[in-house]
Amino acid sequence: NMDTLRVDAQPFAWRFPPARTAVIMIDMQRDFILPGGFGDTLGNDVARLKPAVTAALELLDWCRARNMLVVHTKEAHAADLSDCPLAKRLRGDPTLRIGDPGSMGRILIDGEFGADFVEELTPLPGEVIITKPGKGAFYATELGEILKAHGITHLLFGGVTTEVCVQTTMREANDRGYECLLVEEATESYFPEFKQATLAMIRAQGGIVGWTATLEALTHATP
Ligand code: C5J
Repeated sequence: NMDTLRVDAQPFAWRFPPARTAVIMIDMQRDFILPGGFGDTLGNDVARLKPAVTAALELLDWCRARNMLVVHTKEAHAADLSDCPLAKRLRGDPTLRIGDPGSMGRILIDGEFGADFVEELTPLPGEVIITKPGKGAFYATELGEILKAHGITHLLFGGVTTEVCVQTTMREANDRGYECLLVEEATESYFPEFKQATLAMIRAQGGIVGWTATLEALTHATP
């Protein structure tokens, strides 16, 4: 059915049909959230991302209870690094580079412990998992086709980090015609000011990239 719900969102109310809405949970992997992973090797304080884990689980469970399509993405490369541009591997001055062996396995390599999802956010059977080589989840993946096959028109977003993979994916989705809403507590950045700036730029100019709302507002959506 095409019943819609109304969320008290910014910059104005967001209406969405749960039957045509998917939740996209971006890169809630040990490599970004726990010590010893990719985020840590780049010099970030990974503890800053922790608050998003609880909120992300609440968001997922709310969507699961409404039988919405659940998509988890992970940024991870093939073991032979064939899908990792040299420009990405050589960028910056990390303590370990993508593919190097770390305390949670090889950094950002698909199948390694560190590249997998944090325990709390383990996908349930039947949920979609997108492994992506880039920051955006549409680039070089099946995501677009999967959303089309499910008749999805609206997307809820959570995950890390706000201004990198979350914002990139939301912009990709917006350009593809999806109505996008980012759940504020379900996303975090290593840089609190970048999170706030991202929320502001998404909803500026009448929602130029999309909407944002609190988890409270979403879970109190009304017909
Ligand atoms: C980053 C991501 N920050 N998932 N990846 O490199 O946001």
